[in-house]
Amino acid sequence: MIGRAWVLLSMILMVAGLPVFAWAQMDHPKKNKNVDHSDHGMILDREGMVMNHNPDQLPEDCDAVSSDVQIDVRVGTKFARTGLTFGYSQHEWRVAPCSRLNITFVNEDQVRHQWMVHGLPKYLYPQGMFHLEVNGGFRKSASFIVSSDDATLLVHCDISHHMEQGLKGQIVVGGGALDIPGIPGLYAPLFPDKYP
Ligand SMILES: [Cu+2]
Repeated sequence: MIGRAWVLLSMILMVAGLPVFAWAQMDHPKKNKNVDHSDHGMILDREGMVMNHNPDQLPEDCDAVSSDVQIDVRVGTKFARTGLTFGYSQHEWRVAPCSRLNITFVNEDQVRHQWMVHGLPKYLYPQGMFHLEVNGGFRKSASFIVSSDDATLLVHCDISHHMEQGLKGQIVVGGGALDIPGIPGLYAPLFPDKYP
């Protein structure tokens, strides 16, 4: 009899406790840091997104901005090299150390594209990235400052298969470092496709 009452009591407690447990497992938007992008330097609107815009904070190893470089990048199928689907109007940009790059990214396609840079100093650019993303038919502008090191930075569109289909480039800072394989019009791919 006591055993049965105990089982019953346990069951009541379990059922009563479920909603509390479920609530504790839910995402609570106000507490969930992932919902708030303001600390990622991300500006988002219907035209696209800018991440880590930095027009004025100098890298530690730069005393001043050495030069202002205006870079207009167009993206679309019309810029594709033979055998590829997409292309940038240019796939390599050479800049001096400590330059400020003022990028205008113009999307001439109907699908979304990105101009995403990797390998920047992480203390200034979260994940070492600067990123413009533009919906079809729109344009976005933003700036960033490169450090004083000779470097070769990967630029690409991270949307599924767009890099493999032509949206890959490099920024060469100063004397540069290792060239990035597979940049359309510049370097052969590391693992070329084989058609026996
Ligand atoms: Cu793309």
